[in-house]
Amino acid sequence: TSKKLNVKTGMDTESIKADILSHLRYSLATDIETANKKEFYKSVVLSVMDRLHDSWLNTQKEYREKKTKKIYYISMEFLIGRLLDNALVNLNLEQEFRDACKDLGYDYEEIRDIENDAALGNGGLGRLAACFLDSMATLGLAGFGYGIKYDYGIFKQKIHDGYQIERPDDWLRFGTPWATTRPSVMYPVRFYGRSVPYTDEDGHLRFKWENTQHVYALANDIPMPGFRNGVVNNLRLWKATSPKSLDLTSFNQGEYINAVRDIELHENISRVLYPNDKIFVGQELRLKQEYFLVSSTLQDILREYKQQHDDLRDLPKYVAIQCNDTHPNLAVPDLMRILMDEEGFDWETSWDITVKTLSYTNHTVLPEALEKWPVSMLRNLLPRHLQIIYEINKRFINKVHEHFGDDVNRVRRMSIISEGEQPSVQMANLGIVGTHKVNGVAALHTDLIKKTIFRDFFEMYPERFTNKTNGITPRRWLKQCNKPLADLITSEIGDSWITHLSDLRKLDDKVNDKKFMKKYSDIKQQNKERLAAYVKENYGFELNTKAIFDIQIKRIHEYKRQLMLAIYAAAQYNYIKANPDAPVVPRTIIFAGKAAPGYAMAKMFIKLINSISDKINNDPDMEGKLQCFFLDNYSVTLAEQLIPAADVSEQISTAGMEASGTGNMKFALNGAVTIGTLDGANVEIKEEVGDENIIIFGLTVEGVEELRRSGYSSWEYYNADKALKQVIDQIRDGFFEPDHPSLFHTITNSLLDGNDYFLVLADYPAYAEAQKEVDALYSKPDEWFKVALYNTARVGKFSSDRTISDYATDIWGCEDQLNKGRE
Ligand code: 26W
Repeated sequence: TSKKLNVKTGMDTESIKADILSHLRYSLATDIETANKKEFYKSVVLSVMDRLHDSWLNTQKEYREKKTKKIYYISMEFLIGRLLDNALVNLNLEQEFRDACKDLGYDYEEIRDIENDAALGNGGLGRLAACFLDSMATLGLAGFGYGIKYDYGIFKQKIHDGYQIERPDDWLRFGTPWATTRPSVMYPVRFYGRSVPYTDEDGHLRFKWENTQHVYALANDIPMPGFRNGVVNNLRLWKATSPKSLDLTSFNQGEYINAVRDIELHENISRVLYPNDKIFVGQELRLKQEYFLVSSTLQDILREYKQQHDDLRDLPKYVAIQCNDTHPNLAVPDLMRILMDEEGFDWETSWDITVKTLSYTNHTVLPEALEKWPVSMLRNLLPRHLQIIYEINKRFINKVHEHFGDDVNRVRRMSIISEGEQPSVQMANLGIVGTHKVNGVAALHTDLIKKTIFRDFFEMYPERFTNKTNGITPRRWLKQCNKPLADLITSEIGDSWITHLSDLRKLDDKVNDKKFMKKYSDIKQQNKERLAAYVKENYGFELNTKAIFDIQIKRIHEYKRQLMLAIYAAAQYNYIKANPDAPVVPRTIIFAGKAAPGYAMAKMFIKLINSISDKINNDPDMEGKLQCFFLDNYSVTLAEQLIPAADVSEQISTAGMEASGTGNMKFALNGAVTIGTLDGANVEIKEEVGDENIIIFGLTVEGVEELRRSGYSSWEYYNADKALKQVIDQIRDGFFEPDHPSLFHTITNSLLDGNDYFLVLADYPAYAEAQKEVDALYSKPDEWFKVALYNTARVGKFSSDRTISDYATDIWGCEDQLNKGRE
């Protein structure tokens, strides 16, 4: 063509092709003839990066020039998954890159599949952080993620003989083209040492933290583009590195080797993500990681702040810092320390700045998940911080006395330091006392924390507590992962829904439009077939695409009750065996999820699911009627395959235990029907879609409380329900594992002798009834797809754009920035 190519920034296919070729040659020292797929993938990503860099720089420049208020989202986890599709969707360059790949002899899908998930998170909390970054950029907020660049993300799960095996997730083996290392952005992070008192020139008692050991935090930046708005924000991930280059002259041979070996020790801080979900394990390395993140991030925030402003007392005016759970809550004492010890402010001024700048999100009420760091560990690792925490606590306890009088029990409950055998710092209490806003993640959850774990605090500081119901980004979770549906919707109502998800309400009217409904249901079928092909290819299973696709995907946890669906699967098996000629609505049950490596019960659930699956899938009587599969190594990418293909979304936690859930929202948006308890955000999903369009069953939070109070006995439920009893007996007596008949006794014991803390048996009869409702509804396809469409049409509330707008307005004080200059 005669048109001039704009290799680095041109948005046309020819320019993009030229850029890919140029990266192959000049960045990777290869060429189109000899390059392998990985190299081609890398060149594609580098070409995408070229098209982000101007916006990335301009966005940051604009924030500086306009002195925009900055939002810092600090999180130990960012489960961002793959980035290529997302970047292309947001840049509106999907077709151009597709064509460029094709012209150069590659299939875009094949190239996209080269990318490893960035799986730097466990589950809901980490994925939420990733959705928030997308929404902050899309809304034009100056929102920055800060986290850790783990060498190893969440482990790779393999299944051997039905058991979970963990393997390291070496996602950086070939590097990642998305991250830019910034050698000039590096901060020392200090540990150990001691706090030394001295008197300053004004005669004030002050403290210095001395004799510390250092690790360096090195910035790695990943661009976070907004949806077609020219905004590119930043996710900064810190990598740990050793203090300074070695001064070789001063070493003899042995010291030299030791010194080089010490580099390893320093780098260990950012080595691996702790794979625990909702269980606090007080490992010192984890505490180091948390302080490493907080210290480097605060140094970065303050350096940036000082370049633009001169009075730190205005910090809360220009900076908001959100702590994702308590994991970053050392920000409270660390910001106090910086303001007092390094900036010379007095306590009151420092406290005022700290509280007004910080806020904290709670994601769980489970007591075993709450972080409590032993005082002894903090004294050793962070002596100055411990001293500050004691002072915060002393002043706070005085306030408690002022507020409640002499109520020793209350003081004991509210104290940041819990005394006892092993005194420890309650990080949640520290977060409530040291920030201006604490939020829960769904209406029910926020009510619960006010009434239960944080009740005393709510009575003292009612205005601090606020709800921010979670959300998901419609870009990844509809536009990207379900292109056929996204295109259908856009052709009917335009594309405003991509950034204004509530516009999907316009689809409500389509329920009576036969043509539309046919297309809508065809897309579901097409997605099921696509999933079947994927499962066939990657797992070797043959899915029955005529069956109900009934999916439960999430971390494996007792409270999430995968066991209840497993029991249902076994009960269906028994029913079909006993009634070979009875008609059944075919079902394909799919599980996926990881168990924490130390969580024996959860791992046993995986084995049980696999044993039940084997029984079902190897029995010819089940053919065309029932299937059950456990797909290994659940990930963001696998979720993107499964969710668009789901008919039924399993959201069946014991009421009161799932803070919100976000998978529930992704399924509903993609037209799956929820079978669920009144827990977490299910409650709000029901409000939005209407009672007729969701299948709710089981005990409510109050019902759970009442049943436990009045004396629950799981034996009664066991004896009362024949089908349930049969399955439990089979599990107990080795029916599913004849070679090892007592294998599942830990499970049956916890249900019977252990009195079934999660109330699986209590809810089972209602659950089985609800599943019958599912069957009945599915047998009337017209009805079914109406319900499905109402789900798609009515869950606009659960866009993370809405969630972020709410944070911006009620917590961060930057509502004036929302959508500014874009619409
Ligand atoms: C210290 C160990 C640890 C690690 C992770 C404790 C707790 C966590 C997270 C808070 C667990 C988590 O991911 N919670 C989930 O957060 C989601 C986002 O708000 C909610 O939707 C889920 O209901 C909640 O379980």
